[in-house]
Amino acid sequence: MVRKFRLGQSRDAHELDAPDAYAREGRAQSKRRQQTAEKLATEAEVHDSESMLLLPDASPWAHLQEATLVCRHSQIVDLELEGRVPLRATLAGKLKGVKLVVGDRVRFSPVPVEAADPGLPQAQVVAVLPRRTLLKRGGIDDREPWQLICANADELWACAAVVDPPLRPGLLERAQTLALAAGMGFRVIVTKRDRASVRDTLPELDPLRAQGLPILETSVKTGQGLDAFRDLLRGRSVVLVGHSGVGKSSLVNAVAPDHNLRTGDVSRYGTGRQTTTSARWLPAGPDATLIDTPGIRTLSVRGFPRTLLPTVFPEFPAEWIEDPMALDPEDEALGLDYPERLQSLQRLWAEMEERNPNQNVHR
Ligand SMILES: Nc1nc2c(ncn2[C@@H]2O[C@H](COP(=O)(O)OP(=O)(O)O)[C@@H](O)[C@H]2O)c(=O)[nH]1
Ligand SMILES: [Mg+2]
Repeated sequence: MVRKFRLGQSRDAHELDAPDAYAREGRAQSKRRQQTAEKLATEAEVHDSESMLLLPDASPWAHLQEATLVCRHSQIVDLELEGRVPLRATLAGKLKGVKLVVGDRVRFSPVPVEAADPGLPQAQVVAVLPRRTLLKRGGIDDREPWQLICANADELWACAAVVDPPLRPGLLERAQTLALAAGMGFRVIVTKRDRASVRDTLPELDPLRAQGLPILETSVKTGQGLDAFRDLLRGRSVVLVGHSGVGKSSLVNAVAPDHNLRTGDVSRYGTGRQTTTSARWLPAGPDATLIDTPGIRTLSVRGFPRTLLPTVFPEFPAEWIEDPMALDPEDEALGLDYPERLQSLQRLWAEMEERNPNQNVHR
């Protein structure tokens, strides 16, 4: 008897061994299954976090010129060549599905342009070079396993204002976690230092000082810390993160006035909500780049490994970090100087486990 298989119906393993197992199905049916299988395979690829971060082999293109990707539109990218020369490019078909991100080093081939219209792309990106660092955060919804922020940057500087908005170390711990995972250096930039008394030692930051994290106090009003900021920036590319309104754009303007960024969005638009989440590539001197992240309001650690936590919370014993949820931060017996640090640990620990269904579940 000829057996009919319906789509999605399971088979026994021995049936698959039979050479005519598929031949018995109607042709239309097997074609339909093939299409479904292909569709599933593509979706699996898109949704698998590791393959999302994989780049196609760039070695066949080693003879082509290199550039840095500084801005990504949907199908067009802006590149920067040696000497900060700008160039607009399209993406080669084979790069479809590859997540390019600001900071990526790419190779491009010149496109012969018939009408010499400088507004049209003059080149085509054909390859992406391996990334030295990759700053990413957990996706905010299940469709997106990761949100890539910037490739190949050297350091992440987390900005926190003394007031307006209030100093909330929670974001700093998240930023530190993302920097660690990305392989980037980390530094805290305190902004608006003029808004608090010089006698105020900012005790909120003591747990970070205690673990030896570098903290630079700045004010664009008084100029405090700006020379040091410039010195630390020299020869580096640095991503700035921080709540809206902490003064990131003001810092960029202070060290690289040419960009003339708009500041004070918060008071003007109430929520400070930005329409773009894309990072902005901002040359800050001949040998330095600041990357502003105007649209980044949250730093999710969803899907990151808990093995990062002992470095972020070095003051806690290993057993606490293994299972912090049983501990009560209010418990006097724990003798905590900063109970909110334990709360932070619990929050990050729980969030890391809240895996996005599309974040590689096999490990
Ligand atoms: N007093 C004082 N105000 C500052 C300082 N830096 C920024 N501001 C103000 O804080 C507001 C937000 O700054 P902005 O640079 O737009 O913050 P961003 O959202 O992080 O880019 C603006 O009104 C700035 O004038 C500072 O060092 N001192
Ligand atoms: Mg800004």
